[in-house]
Amino acid sequence: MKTVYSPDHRFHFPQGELSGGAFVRPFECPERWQYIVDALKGSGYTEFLNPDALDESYLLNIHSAGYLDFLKTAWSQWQQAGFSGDALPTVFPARRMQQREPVDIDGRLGYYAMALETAITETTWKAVYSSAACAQTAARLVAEGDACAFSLCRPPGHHAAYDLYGGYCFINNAAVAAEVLLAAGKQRVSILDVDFHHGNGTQDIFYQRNDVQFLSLHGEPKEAFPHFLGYADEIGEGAGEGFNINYPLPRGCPYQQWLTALDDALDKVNQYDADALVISLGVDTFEKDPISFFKLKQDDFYDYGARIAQLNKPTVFVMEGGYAVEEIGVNTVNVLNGFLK
Ligand code: Q9C
Ligand code: ZN
Repeated sequence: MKTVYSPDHRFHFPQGELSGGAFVRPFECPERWQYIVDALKGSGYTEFLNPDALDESYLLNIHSAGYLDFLKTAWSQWQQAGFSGDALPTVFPARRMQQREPVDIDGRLGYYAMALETAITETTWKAVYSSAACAQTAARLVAEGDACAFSLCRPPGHHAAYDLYGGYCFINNAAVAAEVLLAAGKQRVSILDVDFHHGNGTQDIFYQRNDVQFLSLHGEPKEAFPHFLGYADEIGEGAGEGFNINYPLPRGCPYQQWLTALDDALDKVNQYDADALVISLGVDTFEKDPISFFKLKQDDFYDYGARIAQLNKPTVFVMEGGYAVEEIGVNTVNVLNGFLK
């Protein structure tokens, strides 16, 4: 399995994350990437490549033009407004307020944000671009015949919706991978999201479509971020009805219970007869994850990797979350090793 990665990931590292009323060092930090690379190399992986230039037409299939313009210009507009810290929103178009894009940067930030822990820095776009480019190249490898590929995306992507950023995400990398596979002639793509958090962005992007099936196992919304999406009764709409499948799971969820949901999701992928698979691979389901509440152990990651392989589909793994930094490499590589066994 080839790994697609970029050193440009390091260009996104805000000074702080608002958490518990304090600015803390961001959980989504650059060492996450290094621990994963080290674990891959330590486990015998030898094929690493940098991404091709991103074809931005893929982005326009999944994000609004206004949103992409915002991501590219937010920092310079913030700086021109006289601000020097990282860019953060302070005001949101909440219930019974107008959903019109303002011109002022404070207004634009709130208009496009779904959460405010995620700061934008001077070089954030450079990292975001490289992360999406990794997903594009990994999907191209699989479209061209590789059985599988690993896109070591940083920053992650699954909270990024059609026109919303947040939850550490800006461009939806898994959606980029799905678009590349479809453009290469795949008819039906399943995106299976095993990150602890609901993939609200991916759900949003494909909610009315039947060429991409979305399945997500996650902490139930009443208890877990992103809180406002991810219920089981969200099944898709219009042509997409029946192609969105959520598995909200309770606090303390042990592997056996998580696996019952995974097995059901794998059956649904088979029933859909997907001809390619994208895995939104977050390992924040780990028992020691500092911001999550499932109880998966290191060996469980290997076990479920092997189960995913039984689908026997061309598969693109796209890195999402995982914040137990010292164990993120082992847990991630365990999934890939289980898949390849
Ligand atoms: N107290 C991903 O895993 N904040 N994003 C949670 C918990 C945001 C997670 C706060 C978590 C975002 C890609
Ligand atoms: Zn997550």
